[in-house]
Amino acid sequence: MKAKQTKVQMVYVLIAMVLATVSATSASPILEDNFDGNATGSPPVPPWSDGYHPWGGGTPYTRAEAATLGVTIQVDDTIAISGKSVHFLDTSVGVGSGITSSLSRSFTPASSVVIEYYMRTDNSAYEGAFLKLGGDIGYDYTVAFSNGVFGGQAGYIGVHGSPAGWIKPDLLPYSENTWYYVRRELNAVTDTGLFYVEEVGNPSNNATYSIGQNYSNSYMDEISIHTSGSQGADAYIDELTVTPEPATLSLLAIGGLAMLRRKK
Ligand SMILES: [Ca+2]
Ligand SMILES: [Ca+2]
Ligand SMILES: [Ca+2]
Repeated sequence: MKAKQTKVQMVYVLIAMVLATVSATSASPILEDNFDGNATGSPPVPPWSDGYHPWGGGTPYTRAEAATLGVTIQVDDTIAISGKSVHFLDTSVGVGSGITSSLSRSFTPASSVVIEYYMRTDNSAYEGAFLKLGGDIGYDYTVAFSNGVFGGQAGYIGVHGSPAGWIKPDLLPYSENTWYYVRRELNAVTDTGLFYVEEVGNPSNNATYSIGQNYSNSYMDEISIHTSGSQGADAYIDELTVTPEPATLSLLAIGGLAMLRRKK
């Protein structure tokens, strides 16, 4: 009886080891973009898609119309983590008169993802830009710079969700003209995850915030970076990576270890 139990335990240990190995070796990015391969002065090429529409909806503006109204999404080669970055400039402000701009694309659906990117703002009078993860139901929480007008804390990077609003308005204080590394972990099966933000070149200025999903997605498959309609933005994004985490396998491994512990 005892020998049989030991055998069962060994099987669980082996399963857990195999699954842990699979988890460790299968994490190659499903999306990786440093934006360096794009023409300077234009939006990133497809599958990225740029859009511009009036605050609160209505007929979309063309790229050229938006530009004449002070709203552009353009690859920039002067300010970047490396090579080139994407510059969101949105000088349209005011409820009813502002414009929302967005840059979106889809990626291979994954039930658990880690998204990493770098962002900065060169004008803290503005709000934005917001980087959202989308899934089968809706958008997840995002992080953005806040000038305080829109409800976040002025001079802070905060966690924002719609319609939830600023749910963590004071995640980390920020400075203009400074890059910040952002890491968002999200498991859409267990609805858990965290935000991590760190100032580039000053790692002691960092913050972690644990939070699940804004919507009950079962998987994530889209990224959208947008500026606020009523507020402006002067922000840069670079070195964007989405890496899937094998959630189901990890859970199986944890389950196997839990069963092993119960057997003891
Ligand atoms: Ca780059
Ligand atoms: Ca879920
Ligand atoms: Ca705007």
